[in-house]
Amino acid sequence: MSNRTFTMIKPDAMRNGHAGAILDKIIKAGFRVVALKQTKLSEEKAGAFYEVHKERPFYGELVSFMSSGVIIAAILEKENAVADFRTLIGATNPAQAEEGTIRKMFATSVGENAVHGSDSDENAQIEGSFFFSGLEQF
Ligand code: ABT
Ligand code: MG
Repeated sequence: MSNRTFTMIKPDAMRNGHAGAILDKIIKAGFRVVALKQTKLSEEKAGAFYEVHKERPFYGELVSFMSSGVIIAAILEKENAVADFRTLIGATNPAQAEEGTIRKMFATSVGENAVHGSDSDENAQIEGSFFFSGLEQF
């Protein structure tokens, strides 16, 4: 089992001024920052990142939302990182997220849900290297 996951603070949370509070919660929950940057996805890059959802009805909106503003991308480290981070962020739909989770506190809607968290060790590795070279990971 790997001890790393990948996250993005999405454009809605960036626009709404929640980036600092979200990073604070992540660090207080015991995650160490391995790599971090602010960047902006082109439509093409956002489409590639969410390629697995290409056939889903919400794909177009998802790509346009994820390329609509700056994001923060980060690789995080902790024991049991993938599962523990998914618990910290809460359900995809913030209306169904547990009290105290990042999505419950900061997400806008199911389509604009404040943060991303990898759903497997394999995807954490793929997604982290989508944004960061080996030389950027400490
Ligand atoms: P991500 O961390 O963004 O991958 O979200 P999560 O893994 O919790 O949920 P999935 B199923 O991977 O959703 C990907 C993005 O698609 C949006 N979405 C999802 C919708 O807009 N409508 C839907 O019905 C579903 C199931 C939510 C996710 N992104 N955003 N932003
Ligand atoms: Mg997902």
